[in-house]
Amino acid sequence: MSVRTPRLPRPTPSRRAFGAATVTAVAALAAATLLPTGQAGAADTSLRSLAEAKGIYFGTAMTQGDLNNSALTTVAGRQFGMLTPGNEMKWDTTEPSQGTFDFAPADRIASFAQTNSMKLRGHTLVWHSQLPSWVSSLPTAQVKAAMENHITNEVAHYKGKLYSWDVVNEPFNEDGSFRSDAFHNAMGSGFVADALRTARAADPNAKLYLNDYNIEGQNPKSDAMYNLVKSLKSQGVPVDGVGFQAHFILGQVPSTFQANLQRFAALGVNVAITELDDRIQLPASTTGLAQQAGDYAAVVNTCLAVTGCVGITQWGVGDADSWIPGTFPGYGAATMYDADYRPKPAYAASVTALGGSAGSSPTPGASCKVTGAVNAWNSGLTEDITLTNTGSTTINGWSLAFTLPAGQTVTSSWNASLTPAGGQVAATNLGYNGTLAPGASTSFGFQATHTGKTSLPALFSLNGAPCTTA
Ligand code: G2I
Repeated sequence: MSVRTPRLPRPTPSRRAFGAATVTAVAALAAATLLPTGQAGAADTSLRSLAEAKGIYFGTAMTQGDLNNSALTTVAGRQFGMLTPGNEMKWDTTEPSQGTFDFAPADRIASFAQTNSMKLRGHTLVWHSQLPSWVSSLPTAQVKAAMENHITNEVAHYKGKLYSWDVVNEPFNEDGSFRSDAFHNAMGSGFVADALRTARAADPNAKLYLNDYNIEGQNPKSDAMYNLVKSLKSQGVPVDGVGFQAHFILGQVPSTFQANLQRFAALGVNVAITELDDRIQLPASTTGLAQQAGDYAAVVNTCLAVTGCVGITQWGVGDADSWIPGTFPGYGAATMYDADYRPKPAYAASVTALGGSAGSSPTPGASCKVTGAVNAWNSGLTEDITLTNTGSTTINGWSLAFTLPAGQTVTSSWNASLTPAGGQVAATNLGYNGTLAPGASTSFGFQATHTGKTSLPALFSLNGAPCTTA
Protein backbone atom coordinates (compact mmCIF):
# COMPACT_ATOMS: atom_id res chain seq x y z
CA MET A 1 0.00 0.00 0.00
CA SER A 2 1.42 3.36 -0.97
CA VAL A 3 1.84 6.20 1.46
CA ARG A 4 -0.61 9.00 0.90
CA THR A 5 0.70 12.45 0.17
CA PRO A 6 -0.98 15.08 2.33
CA ARG A 7 -3.53 16.73 0.05
CA LEU A 8 -4.40 20.01 1.76
CA PRO A 9 -4.83 22.61 0.54
CA ARG A 10 -6.44 21.23 -2.57
CA PRO A 11 -4.81 22.58 -5.69
CA THR A 12 -7.87 23.16 -7.85
CA PRO A 13 -9.53 26.57 -7.48
CA SER A 14 -13.01 25.06 -7.54
CA ARG A 15 -12.17 22.91 -4.55
CA ARG A 16 -10.94 25.86 -2.58
CA ALA A 17 -14.30 27.47 -3.23
CA PHE A 18 -15.79 24.92 -0.85
CA GLY A 19 -13.40 25.59 1.95
CA ALA A 20 -15.06 28.98 2.46
CA ALA A 21 -14.61 29.79 6.12
CA THR A 22 -18.02 31.38 6.50
CA VAL A 23 -19.85 28.33 5.26
CA THR A 24 -17.91 26.05 7.56
CA ALA A 25 -18.49 28.35 10.49
CA VAL A 26 -22.22 28.51 9.89
CA ALA A 27 -22.38 24.74 9.51
CA ALA A 28 -20.46 24.20 12.73
CA LEU A 29 -22.70 26.63 14.56
CA ALA A 30 -25.81 24.90 13.27
CA ALA A 31 -24.38 21.54 14.23
CA ALA A 32 -23.58 22.73 17.71
CA THR A 33 -26.94 24.26 18.46
CA LEU A 34 -29.48 21.89 16.97
CA LEU A 35 -30.71 18.57 18.29
CA PRO A 36 -28.63 15.66 17.11
CA THR A 37 -31.20 14.23 14.71
CA GLY A 38 -29.44 12.29 12.00
CA GLN A 39 -26.05 12.87 13.47
CA ALA A 40 -23.73 10.60 15.34
CA GLY A 41 -20.83 11.77 17.43
CA ALA A 42 -19.46 15.22 18.08
CA ALA A 43 -20.75 18.48 16.67
CA ASP A 44 -18.18 18.75 13.90
CA THR A 45 -18.86 15.34 12.37
CA SER A 46 -21.55 16.43 9.93
CA LEU A 47 -20.97 15.23 6.41
CA ARG A 48 -20.86 18.82 5.19
CA SER A 49 -18.22 20.06 7.60
CA LEU A 50 -16.05 16.96 7.25
CA ALA A 51 -16.30 17.19 3.46
CA GLU A 52 -15.53 20.90 3.47
CA ALA A 53 -12.47 20.25 5.63
CA LYS A 54 -11.28 17.91 2.87
CA GLY A 55 -11.93 20.52 0.19
CA ILE A 56 -15.02 18.87 -1.27
CA TYR A 57 -18.75 19.26 -0.72
CA PHE A 58 -21.40 16.76 0.34
CA GLY A 59 -24.81 17.52 -1.09
CA THR A 60 -28.33 16.22 -1.38
CA ALA A 61 -31.40 16.67 -3.57
CA MET A 62 -34.78 17.93 -2.40
CA THR A 63 -38.11 18.53 -4.02
CA GLN A 64 -40.76 21.08 -3.04
CA GLY A 65 -42.80 18.58 -1.05
CA ASP A 66 -39.75 17.77 1.06
CA LEU A 67 -39.76 21.30 2.44
CA ASN A 68 -42.78 20.40 4.62
CA ASN A 69 -41.09 17.41 6.22
CA SER A 70 -39.27 18.63 9.32
CA ALA A 71 -37.40 15.36 9.93
CA LEU A 72 -36.03 15.60 6.39
CA THR A 73 -35.21 19.30 6.43
CA THR A 74 -33.42 19.02 9.78
CA VAL A 75 -31.08 16.38 8.43
CA ALA A 76 -30.68 18.17 5.08
CA GLY A 77 -29.72 21.52 6.59
CA ARG A 78 -27.29 20.08 9.08
CA GLN A 79 -25.62 17.34 7.09
CA PHE A 80 -25.42 18.65 3.54
CA GLY A 81 -23.64 21.71 2.17
CA MET A 82 -24.92 21.57 -1.43
CA LEU A 83 -28.47 21.27 -2.69
CA THR A 84 -29.91 20.16 -6.02
CA PRO A 85 -33.61 20.68 -6.76
CA GLY A 86 -34.88 17.19 -7.64
CA ASN A 87 -37.41 18.33 -10.24
CA GLU A 88 -38.09 22.05 -9.95
CA MET A 89 -35.51 23.40 -12.38
CA LYS A 90 -36.51 21.00 -15.15
CA TRP A 91 -38.06 22.32 -18.34
CA ASP A 92 -41.59 21.02 -17.65
CA THR A 93 -41.70 23.14 -14.49
CA THR A 94 -39.76 26.22 -15.57
CA GLU A 95 -41.22 26.73 -19.08
CA PRO A 96 -44.40 24.64 -19.25
CA SER A 97 -45.61 26.54 -22.30
CA GLN A 98 -43.46 28.41 -24.76
CA GLY A 99 -42.22 31.71 -23.40
CA THR A 100 -44.01 31.35 -20.05
CA PHE A 101 -41.52 30.88 -17.24
CA ASP A 102 -42.20 29.77 -13.68
CA PHE A 103 -39.31 29.80 -11.25
CA ALA A 104 -41.40 29.87 -8.08
CA PRO A 105 -41.00 26.16 -7.19
CA ALA A 106 -37.23 26.24 -7.71
CA ASP A 107 -36.98 29.54 -5.86
CA ARG A 108 -38.46 27.83 -2.79
CA ILE A 109 -35.68 25.26 -2.87
CA ALA A 110 -33.11 28.01 -3.46
CA SER A 111 -34.41 29.89 -0.47
CA PHE A 112 -34.09 26.79 1.74
CA ALA A 113 -30.50 26.47 0.55
CA GLN A 114 -29.79 30.08 1.37
CA THR A 115 -31.33 29.83 4.84
CA ASN A 116 -29.14 26.83 5.56
CA SER A 117 -25.97 28.20 3.95
CA MET A 118 -25.99 25.52 1.31
CA LYS A 119 -24.74 26.05 -2.23
CA LEU A 120 -26.90 25.11 -5.20
CA ARG A 121 -26.45 22.89 -8.23
CA GLY A 122 -28.77 23.76 -11.10
CA HIS A 123 -30.43 20.69 -12.63
CA THR A 124 -31.10 20.64 -15.56
CA LEU A 125 -31.39 22.80 -18.70
CA VAL A 126 -31.46 20.43 -21.67
CA TRP A 127 -32.82 16.90 -21.16
CA HIS A 128 -35.03 14.56 -23.14
CA SER A 129 -37.16 13.78 -20.06
CA GLN A 130 -39.54 16.00 -18.12
CA LEU A 131 -39.62 18.02 -21.31
CA PRO A 132 -42.97 19.62 -22.11
CA SER A 133 -44.58 18.28 -25.25
CA TRP A 134 -44.55 21.67 -26.92
CA VAL A 135 -40.77 21.35 -27.32
CA SER A 136 -40.84 17.91 -28.91
CA SER A 137 -43.71 19.05 -31.17
CA LEU A 138 -41.84 22.06 -32.55
CA PRO A 139 -40.73 22.00 -36.18
CA THR A 140 -37.03 21.07 -36.06
CA ALA A 141 -36.10 24.47 -37.48
CA GLN A 142 -37.43 26.11 -34.29
CA VAL A 143 -35.83 23.89 -31.67
CA LYS A 144 -32.47 25.68 -31.54
CA ALA A 145 -34.03 29.08 -30.83
CA ALA A 146 -36.36 27.56 -28.24
CA MET A 147 -33.45 25.82 -26.50
CA GLU A 148 -31.32 28.95 -26.46
CA ASN A 149 -34.21 31.04 -25.17
CA HIS A 150 -34.92 28.52 -22.41
CA ILE A 151 -31.29 28.41 -21.32
CA THR A 152 -30.87 32.17 -21.46
CA ASN A 153 -33.94 32.87 -19.34
CA GLU A 154 -33.37 30.20 -16.74
CA VAL A 155 -29.66 30.81 -16.32
CA ALA A 156 -30.25 34.56 -16.17
CA HIS A 157 -32.84 34.11 -13.41
CA TYR A 158 -30.26 32.34 -11.25
CA LYS A 159 -27.22 34.33 -12.37
CA GLY A 160 -24.73 34.60 -9.53
CA LYS A 161 -26.77 32.30 -7.28
CA LEU A 162 -25.73 28.85 -8.44
CA TYR A 163 -22.48 26.97 -8.07
CA SER A 164 -23.06 24.98 -11.24
CA TRP A 165 -25.49 23.98 -13.95
CA ASP A 166 -26.12 20.54 -15.41
CA VAL A 167 -26.42 22.11 -18.85
CA VAL A 168 -27.00 18.88 -20.76
CA ASN A 169 -28.32 15.80 -19.01
CA GLU A 170 -28.10 12.23 -20.26
CA PRO A 171 -27.14 12.85 -23.91
CA PHE A 172 -25.97 9.29 -24.58
CA ASN A 173 -27.39 5.84 -25.17
CA GLU A 174 -25.71 2.88 -23.46
CA ASP A 175 -23.69 2.05 -26.60
CA GLY A 176 -22.22 5.57 -26.70
CA SER A 177 -24.33 6.86 -29.56
CA PHE A 178 -26.23 10.11 -29.05
CA ARG A 179 -29.76 9.71 -27.79
CA SER A 180 -32.19 10.75 -30.47
CA ASP A 181 -34.19 13.45 -28.72
CA ALA A 182 -35.67 16.74 -29.90
CA PHE A 183 -32.30 18.49 -29.58
CA HIS A 184 -30.16 15.94 -31.36
CA ASN A 185 -32.78 15.50 -34.05
CA ALA A 186 -32.80 19.23 -34.73
CA MET A 187 -29.13 20.13 -34.35
CA GLY A 188 -27.08 16.93 -34.34
CA SER A 189 -24.35 16.64 -31.72
CA GLY A 190 -23.71 20.39 -32.05
CA PHE A 191 -26.58 21.04 -29.63
CA VAL A 192 -24.21 20.31 -26.73
CA ALA A 193 -21.70 23.04 -27.65
CA ASP A 194 -24.50 25.45 -28.43
CA ALA A 195 -26.17 24.83 -25.06
CA LEU A 196 -22.89 25.30 -23.19
CA ARG A 197 -22.06 28.55 -25.01
CA THR A 198 -25.54 29.90 -24.40
CA ALA A 199 -25.32 29.09 -20.69
CA ARG A 200 -21.89 30.69 -20.38
CA ALA A 201 -23.17 33.88 -22.00
CA ALA A 202 -25.99 34.09 -19.45
CA ASP A 203 -23.83 33.42 -16.35
CA PRO A 204 -20.07 33.57 -16.77
CA ASN A 205 -19.41 32.23 -13.28
CA ALA A 206 -21.55 29.12 -12.92
CA LYS A 207 -19.62 25.90 -13.56
CA LEU A 208 -21.08 24.22 -16.63
CA TYR A 209 -21.55 20.45 -16.51
CA LEU A 210 -22.53 17.55 -18.67
CA ASN A 211 -24.23 14.89 -16.56
CA ASP A 212 -25.10 11.24 -17.21
CA TYR A 213 -25.66 7.82 -15.61
CA ASN A 214 -23.81 4.56 -16.23
CA ILE A 215 -20.65 6.50 -17.06
CA GLU A 216 -19.01 5.79 -13.67
CA GLY A 217 -16.92 2.89 -14.96
CA GLN A 218 -15.02 2.65 -18.21
CA ASN A 219 -17.45 1.48 -20.88
CA PRO A 220 -18.73 2.56 -24.32
CA LYS A 221 -20.96 5.23 -22.79
CA SER A 222 -18.23 6.82 -20.65
CA ASP A 223 -15.87 6.57 -23.64
CA ALA A 224 -18.39 8.61 -25.64
CA MET A 225 -18.62 11.24 -22.87
CA TYR A 226 -14.84 11.33 -22.63
CA ASN A 227 -14.46 11.86 -26.37
CA LEU A 228 -17.15 14.54 -26.35
CA VAL A 229 -15.49 16.49 -23.53
CA LYS A 230 -12.09 16.16 -25.18
CA SER A 231 -13.47 17.47 -28.44
CA LEU A 232 -15.36 20.33 -26.75
CA LYS A 233 -12.24 21.36 -24.83
CA SER A 234 -10.16 21.34 -28.01
CA GLN A 235 -12.68 23.69 -29.63
CA GLY A 236 -12.70 26.05 -26.67
CA VAL A 237 -16.30 25.28 -25.78
CA PRO A 238 -17.01 26.20 -22.13
CA VAL A 239 -17.34 22.89 -20.30
CA ASP A 240 -16.17 22.91 -16.68
CA GLY A 241 -17.25 19.58 -15.34
CA VAL A 242 -18.72 16.16 -15.81
CA GLY A 243 -21.36 14.80 -13.44
CA PHE A 244 -21.44 11.09 -12.74
CA GLN A 245 -24.91 10.32 -11.43
CA ALA A 246 -23.86 7.11 -9.64
CA HIS A 247 -27.21 5.36 -9.27
CA PHE A 248 -25.56 2.19 -8.05
CA ILE A 249 -26.84 -1.29 -7.32
CA LEU A 250 -25.61 -2.86 -4.07
CA GLY A 251 -22.11 -4.26 -4.43
CA GLN A 252 -21.69 -2.97 -7.98
CA VAL A 253 -19.53 0.15 -7.68
CA PRO A 254 -17.39 -0.35 -10.81
CA SER A 255 -13.78 -1.31 -10.24
CA THR A 256 -12.73 1.24 -12.87
CA PHE A 257 -14.52 4.13 -11.11
CA GLN A 258 -11.40 5.92 -9.89
CA ALA A 259 -9.41 5.43 -13.09
CA ASN A 260 -12.37 6.69 -15.06
CA LEU A 261 -12.81 9.86 -12.99
CA GLN A 262 -9.09 10.37 -13.25
CA ARG A 263 -9.06 10.30 -17.04
CA PHE A 264 -11.80 12.92 -17.18
CA ALA A 265 -10.00 15.13 -14.66
CA ALA A 266 -6.89 14.83 -16.81
CA LEU A 267 -8.82 16.56 -19.60
CA GLY A 268 -8.93 19.64 -17.39
CA VAL A 269 -12.53 19.41 -16.17
CA ASN A 270 -13.87 18.93 -12.68
CA VAL A 271 -15.73 15.75 -11.87
CA ALA A 272 -18.58 15.33 -9.39
CA ILE A 273 -20.77 12.53 -8.11
CA THR A 274 -24.16 14.09 -8.72
CA GLU A 275 -26.98 11.66 -7.84
CA LEU A 276 -25.55 8.98 -5.58
CA ASP A 277 -27.71 6.15 -4.29
CA ASP A 278 -27.15 2.43 -3.82
CA ARG A 279 -30.26 0.34 -4.16
CA ILE A 280 -30.88 -2.84 -2.23
CA GLN A 281 -33.34 -5.59 -2.94
CA LEU A 282 -35.94 -5.36 -0.19
CA PRO A 283 -36.09 -6.32 2.54
CA ALA A 284 -32.62 -4.97 3.25
CA SER A 285 -30.69 -7.39 5.43
CA THR A 286 -27.98 -6.48 7.94
CA THR A 287 -25.46 -7.89 5.47
CA GLY A 288 -26.91 -5.73 2.72
CA LEU A 289 -26.66 -2.60 4.83
CA ALA A 290 -23.05 -3.46 5.68
CA GLN A 291 -22.25 -3.92 1.99
CA GLN A 292 -23.94 -0.58 1.31
CA ALA A 293 -21.70 1.06 3.90
CA GLY A 294 -18.73 -0.34 2.00
CA ASP A 295 -20.11 1.01 -1.26
CA TYR A 296 -20.60 4.50 0.17
CA ALA A 297 -17.11 4.48 1.65
CA ALA A 298 -15.74 3.44 -1.74
CA VAL A 299 -17.46 6.39 -3.40
CA VAL A 300 -16.16 8.89 -0.82
CA ASN A 301 -12.66 7.45 -1.03
CA THR A 302 -12.76 7.60 -4.81
CA CYS A 303 -13.70 11.26 -4.86
CA LEU A 304 -11.05 12.08 -2.27
CA ALA A 305 -8.45 10.19 -4.30
CA VAL A 306 -9.11 12.13 -7.50
CA THR A 307 -7.82 15.67 -7.66
CA GLY A 308 -10.52 17.54 -9.51
CA CYS A 309 -13.38 15.67 -7.83
CA VAL A 310 -15.23 18.58 -6.25
CA GLY A 311 -17.97 16.80 -4.37
CA ILE A 312 -20.64 14.20 -3.88
CA THR A 313 -24.41 14.64 -3.97
CA GLN A 314 -26.78 11.96 -2.74
CA TRP A 315 -30.07 11.80 -4.70
CA GLY A 316 -32.51 12.45 -1.86
CA VAL A 317 -32.06 12.79 1.87
CA GLY A 318 -33.37 9.46 3.11
CA ASP A 319 -35.00 6.23 2.01
CA ALA A 320 -38.48 7.74 2.43
CA ASP A 321 -37.95 10.41 -0.21
CA SER A 322 -35.82 8.38 -2.62
CA TRP A 323 -37.04 7.81 -6.20
CA ILE A 324 -35.87 4.20 -6.16
CA PRO A 325 -38.90 2.27 -4.79
CA GLY A 326 -41.19 4.04 -7.26
CA THR A 327 -39.02 3.21 -10.26
CA PHE A 328 -37.54 -0.14 -9.29
CA PRO A 329 -40.29 -2.09 -7.49
CA GLY A 330 -38.82 -4.40 -4.86
CA TYR A 331 -35.73 -2.20 -4.43
CA GLY A 332 -35.09 0.63 -2.01
CA ALA A 333 -33.10 1.49 1.13
CA ALA A 334 -30.72 3.28 -1.25
CA THR A 335 -29.60 6.24 0.86
CA MET A 336 -27.66 6.88 4.08
CA TYR A 337 -30.83 7.58 6.11
CA ASP A 338 -33.66 5.20 6.85
CA ALA A 339 -37.37 5.85 6.37
CA ASP A 340 -37.39 7.89 9.61
CA TYR A 341 -34.22 9.84 8.77
CA ARG A 342 -32.05 7.92 11.20
CA PRO A 343 -28.50 7.36 9.99
CA LYS A 344 -27.74 3.93 8.55
CA PRO A 345 -24.37 2.17 8.44
CA ALA A 346 -23.64 3.96 5.13
CA TYR A 347 -23.74 7.28 6.99
CA ALA A 348 -21.19 6.15 9.55
CA ALA A 349 -19.01 4.73 6.77
CA SER A 350 -19.11 8.02 4.87
CA VAL A 351 -18.24 10.00 8.00
CA THR A 352 -15.34 7.67 8.67
CA ALA A 353 -14.10 7.88 5.07
CA LEU A 354 -14.17 11.67 5.39
CA GLY A 355 -11.86 11.41 8.38
CA GLY A 356 -14.52 11.86 11.06
CA SER A 357 -15.55 9.63 13.88
CA ALA A 358 -19.06 8.27 13.65
CA GLY A 359 -19.12 7.21 17.28
CA SER A 360 -21.55 4.52 18.26
CA SER A 361 -24.28 3.95 15.71
CA PRO A 362 -27.68 4.87 17.05
CA THR A 363 -29.93 1.82 17.39
CA PRO A 364 -32.94 2.46 15.22
CA GLY A 365 -36.17 2.28 17.20
CA ALA A 366 -39.10 0.64 15.51
CA SER A 367 -41.16 2.90 13.27
CA CYS A 368 -43.83 0.30 12.63
CA LYS A 369 -46.19 -1.92 14.54
CA VAL A 370 -47.64 -5.18 13.28
CA THR A 371 -50.66 -7.10 14.54
CA GLY A 372 -52.01 -10.29 13.06
CA ALA A 373 -54.72 -12.91 13.38
CA VAL A 374 -54.64 -16.51 12.16
CA ASN A 375 -57.57 -18.67 11.15
CA ALA A 376 -56.34 -22.25 10.79
CA TRP A 377 -57.87 -25.60 9.82
CA ASN A 378 -56.23 -29.01 9.44
CA SER A 379 -53.94 -28.23 6.49
CA GLY A 380 -54.49 -24.57 5.72
CA LEU A 381 -54.82 -21.13 7.25
CA THR A 382 -55.58 -17.54 6.47
CA GLU A 383 -53.84 -14.63 8.11
CA ASP A 384 -54.75 -10.99 8.37
CA ILE A 385 -51.93 -8.59 9.12
CA THR A 386 -52.22 -4.92 10.00
CA LEU A 387 -49.25 -2.66 9.60
CA THR A 388 -49.17 0.72 11.37
CA ASN A 389 -46.72 3.52 10.66
CA THR A 390 -45.58 4.58 14.14
CA GLY A 391 -42.91 6.91 12.76
CA SER A 392 -43.16 10.63 12.19
CA THR A 393 -42.80 10.60 8.42
CA THR A 394 -45.01 9.34 5.63
CA ILE A 395 -44.00 6.00 4.17
CA ASN A 396 -44.09 6.02 0.38
CA GLY A 397 -43.93 2.40 -0.68
CA TRP A 398 -43.46 -0.37 1.85
CA SER A 399 -41.96 -3.78 1.94
CA LEU A 400 -42.70 -5.74 5.10
CA ALA A 401 -40.33 -8.63 5.63
CA PHE A 402 -41.12 -11.50 7.96
CA THR A 403 -40.26 -15.12 8.57
CA LEU A 404 -42.99 -17.72 8.12
CA PRO A 405 -43.09 -20.64 10.58
CA ALA A 406 -41.54 -23.79 9.06
CA GLY A 407 -43.95 -25.68 6.84
CA GLN A 408 -46.13 -22.73 5.87
CA THR A 409 -46.40 -22.03 2.13
CA VAL A 410 -48.32 -19.05 0.80
CA THR A 411 -50.90 -19.96 -1.85
CA SER A 412 -52.61 -16.59 -2.37
CA SER A 413 -52.64 -13.08 -0.94
CA TRP A 414 -54.72 -9.92 -0.94
CA ASN A 415 -53.87 -6.22 -0.61
CA ALA A 416 -50.13 -6.99 -0.98
CA SER A 417 -47.81 -8.99 -3.17
CA LEU A 418 -45.89 -11.74 -1.33
CA THR A 419 -42.66 -13.39 -2.43
CA PRO A 420 -41.36 -15.99 -2.06
CA ALA A 421 -44.03 -18.44 -0.86
CA GLY A 422 -42.07 -19.71 2.15
CA GLY A 423 -39.25 -18.88 4.55
CA GLN A 424 -38.26 -15.19 4.59
CA VAL A 425 -41.12 -13.51 2.84
CA ALA A 426 -41.57 -9.90 1.78
CA ALA A 427 -45.02 -8.37 1.43
CA THR A 428 -44.94 -5.35 -0.86
CA ASN A 429 -47.67 -2.76 -1.22
CA LEU A 430 -49.90 -2.66 -4.27
CA GLY A 431 -50.52 0.49 -6.30
CA TYR A 432 -53.28 1.77 -4.05
CA ASN A 433 -51.90 1.21 -0.55
CA GLY A 434 -48.26 2.22 -0.69
CA THR A 435 -48.63 5.51 1.18
CA LEU A 436 -48.89 5.38 4.95
CA ALA A 437 -49.08 8.70 6.76
CA PRO A 438 -47.75 8.83 10.35
CA GLY A 439 -50.20 6.88 12.53
CA ALA A 440 -51.97 5.31 9.55
CA SER A 441 -52.58 1.56 9.21
CA THR A 442 -53.10 -0.79 6.31
CA SER A 443 -54.13 -4.43 6.23
CA PHE A 444 -53.29 -7.30 3.96
CA GLY A 445 -53.56 -11.02 4.19
CA PHE A 446 -52.72 -14.36 2.73
CA GLN A 447 -53.75 -17.96 2.59
CA ALA A 448 -51.19 -20.69 3.21
CA THR A 449 -50.85 -24.41 3.62
CA HIS A 450 -49.14 -25.69 6.78
CA THR A 451 -47.74 -28.89 8.19
CA GLY A 452 -48.75 -28.33 11.80
CA LYS A 453 -47.31 -24.97 12.81
CA THR A 454 -50.08 -22.39 12.62
CA SER A 455 -48.50 -19.53 14.56
CA LEU A 456 -48.02 -16.00 13.24
CA PRO A 457 -44.87 -15.06 11.31
CA ALA A 458 -41.98 -13.51 13.26
CA LEU A 459 -39.27 -10.90 12.83
CA PHE A 460 -41.23 -8.23 11.01
CA SER A 461 -39.20 -5.42 9.51
CA LEU A 462 -40.36 -2.53 7.37
CA ASN A 463 -38.09 -1.28 4.62
CA GLY A 464 -35.19 -2.71 6.58
CA ALA A 465 -36.07 -1.47 10.11
CA PRO A 466 -37.55 -3.82 12.72
CA CYS A 467 -41.22 -3.44 13.76
CA THR A 468 -42.81 -4.02 17.14
CA THR A 469 -45.50 -6.67 17.36
CA ALA A 470 -48.50 -6.50 19.65
O1 G2I B 1 -34.71 9.27 -12.45
C1 G2I B 1 -33.77 9.54 -11.47
C2 G2I B 1 -32.88 10.70 -11.85
C3 G2I B 1 -32.01 10.32 -13.03
N1 G2I B 1 -31.13 11.41 -13.41
C4 G2I B 1 -31.76 12.69 -13.64
C5 G2I B 1 -32.66 13.07 -12.47
O2 G2I B 1 -33.31 14.27 -12.78
C6 G2I B 1 -33.64 11.98 -12.19
O3 G2I B 1 -34.46 12.43 -11.10
C7 G2I B 1 -35.76 11.96 -11.07
C8 G2I B 1 -36.51 12.54 -9.90
O4 G2I B 1 -35.85 12.18 -8.70
C9 G2I B 1 -37.92 11.99 -9.87
O5 G2I B 1 -38.70 12.64 -8.87
O6 G2I B 1 -36.42 12.26 -12.26
C10 G2I B 1 -37.67 11.63 -12.32
C11 G2I B 1 -38.25 11.80 -13.69
O7 G2I B 1 -37.41 11.25 -14.67
C12 G2I B 1 -38.57 12.19 -11.22
O8 G2I B 1 -39.81 11.49 -11.20
C13 G2I B 1 -40.92 12.21 -11.58
C14 G2I B 1 -42.06 11.23 -11.68
O9 G2I B 1 -41.71 10.20 -12.62
C15 G2I B 1 -43.27 11.93 -12.15
O10 G2I B 1 -44.36 11.05 -12.15
C16 G2I B 1 -43.55 13.15 -11.28
O11 G2I B 1 -44.62 13.90 -11.80
O12 G2I B 1 -41.24 13.25 -10.68
C17 G2I B 1 -42.30 14.02 -11.18
C18 G2I B 1 -42.49 15.26 -10.31
O13 G2I B 1 -42.76 14.90 -8.98
